[in-house]
Amino acid sequence: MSEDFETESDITKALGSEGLFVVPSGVEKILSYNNTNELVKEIISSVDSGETIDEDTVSSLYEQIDKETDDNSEETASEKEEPSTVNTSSPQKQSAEGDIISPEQAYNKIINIKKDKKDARSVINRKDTLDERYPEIYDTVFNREIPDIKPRLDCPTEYEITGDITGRSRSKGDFEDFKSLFGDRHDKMINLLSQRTGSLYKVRDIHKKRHAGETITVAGLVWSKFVSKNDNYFVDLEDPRSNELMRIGWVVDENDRQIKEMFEEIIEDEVIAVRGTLADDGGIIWGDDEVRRGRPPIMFPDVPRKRGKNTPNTPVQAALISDVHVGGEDFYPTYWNQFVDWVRTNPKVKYIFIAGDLVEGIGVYPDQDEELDILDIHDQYAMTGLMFEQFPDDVQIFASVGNHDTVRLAEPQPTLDDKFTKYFPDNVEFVGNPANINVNGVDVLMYHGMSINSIAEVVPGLDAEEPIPIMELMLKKRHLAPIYGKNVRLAPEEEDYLVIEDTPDVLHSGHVHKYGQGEYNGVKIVNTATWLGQTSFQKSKGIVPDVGYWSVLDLSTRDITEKVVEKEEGDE
Ligand code: D5M
Ligand code: FE
Ligand code: ZN
Repeated sequence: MSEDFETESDITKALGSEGLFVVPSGVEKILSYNNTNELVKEIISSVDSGETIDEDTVSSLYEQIDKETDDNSEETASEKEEPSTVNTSSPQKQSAEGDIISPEQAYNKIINIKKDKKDARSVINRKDTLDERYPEIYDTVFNREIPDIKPRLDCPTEYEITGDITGRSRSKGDFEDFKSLFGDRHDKMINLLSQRTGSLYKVRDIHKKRHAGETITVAGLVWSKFVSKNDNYFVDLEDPRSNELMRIGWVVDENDRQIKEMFEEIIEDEVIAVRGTLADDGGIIWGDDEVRRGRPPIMFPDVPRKRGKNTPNTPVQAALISDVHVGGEDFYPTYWNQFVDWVRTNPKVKYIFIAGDLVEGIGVYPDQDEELDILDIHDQYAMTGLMFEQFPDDVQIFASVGNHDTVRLAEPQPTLDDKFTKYFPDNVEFVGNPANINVNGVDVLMYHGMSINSIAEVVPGLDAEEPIPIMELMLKKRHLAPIYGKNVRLAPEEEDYLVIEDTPDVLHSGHVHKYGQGEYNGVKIVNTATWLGQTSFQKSKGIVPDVGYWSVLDLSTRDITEKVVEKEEGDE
């Protein structure tokens, strides 16, 4: 909306559309006053004090100011032409004014104050009526005996969000931006790869700098891979900055398992390095001689082995969960209560990480509405917000987003809009997907996990039901979604935020609704399953979820422990 205040209709429209006053004669006056500041400040103060502005109030304000202006100036009629005269005509008034703000700033301020107040009212109204509208879940969660909160362990809450797309998205959705995205992926990954392989060539530099017969290491984006009729393996590597391609080939015999296995792990659009000999005509690099010399056929950037870092002396804990799916009829409030009670009664727990899919959402898959307890997306978040109020308010919560939340599906996903975060208590910090968060010196990388299914689809031997080996592969490839297409949509950002630039201490995902934990080169890996029972969509896909699981991360030792709720016969 333009707020230029240039014409009468600008103002009437702007104010009117926000449910504010519209007094035609007053609008004329705003335009003609050069001491609009005075007028709008009066209006602001009346809004600030909680009064609603009706036409009478505004009229009387106008009258009052009209009168003051008349007292101070004899040439009201000509003010419009010479706006500076009255502004400086009353030093007394000027000093009482404090900062001079423009009508536009004043207008924005009014709008914001009004909006905040309206929002606050609607949040309260919405939360206050959840009990009538959703009695079943409400009663189970809120009308029960809840254990007292035990005071938390004495250790300062220190955290920093070290990586998050939220507020930094520059995607315009152009095709050009995809070129920039893959160019950035290429450059970042080459940098990571060269730390492991030593000097390497980009595809565009090969012919400029090397001659036939030389053995070189080259890195590029996997354009395609294929097996020839004679069972030889080929990969075409691309340099997205120059659009040049280089073909790599391996002539292999039946028994060469290593090359076969590594070849299967290659995913299109990831960046890899290979070593081989540039053929006589320069058209291909042959890698098999190198393999016979005992070198690995393909090099991934990998994560270095983690060395010990500073960790807190006190055994502070973080609870890790994901996929709460509030609003879905298969959500288990009784299980959730067990988790809440565990947090309330465990003084060591000072952080909660949630790796996305806070709510079940609306219209996420066909006929989903038939399986919703809460059909309104605002109510889903309002209920979740109210549920989160049961956590101790000195427990710091980090909430990320997933494909069921109200954000763009394309990754990286910025976090929820204020429209939804307003339902949550102040101890919830909303982050995008993925997000890097450092708590008391420990780096946690949260990623919802949409690429897990896609990777399982293209790499033989991997299964989305067992997420840990897939998450290991992400670390090995230093990329959270080294695949384009399938379930993963990428936003054409200028930068690739899904490259794992810094090795985390913990990689935390969800999405596949299967619990798992493991470790890779010293990085703890965990997938924290879900709080939603099997939906008919999942049934049709043969997905049997793990419900009611969470992980406990001890920040002083970085050990991860699995927790699961007590279940009753007939559950799930
Ligand atoms: O994911 C819940 C489960 O459903 C998880 O195993 C992934 C799987 N899933 C999600 N979306 C799809 C599509 N489009 N195809 C196949 N499998 C899928 P959630 O994100 O909670 O719905
Ligand atoms: Fe989910
Ligand atoms: Zn999901």
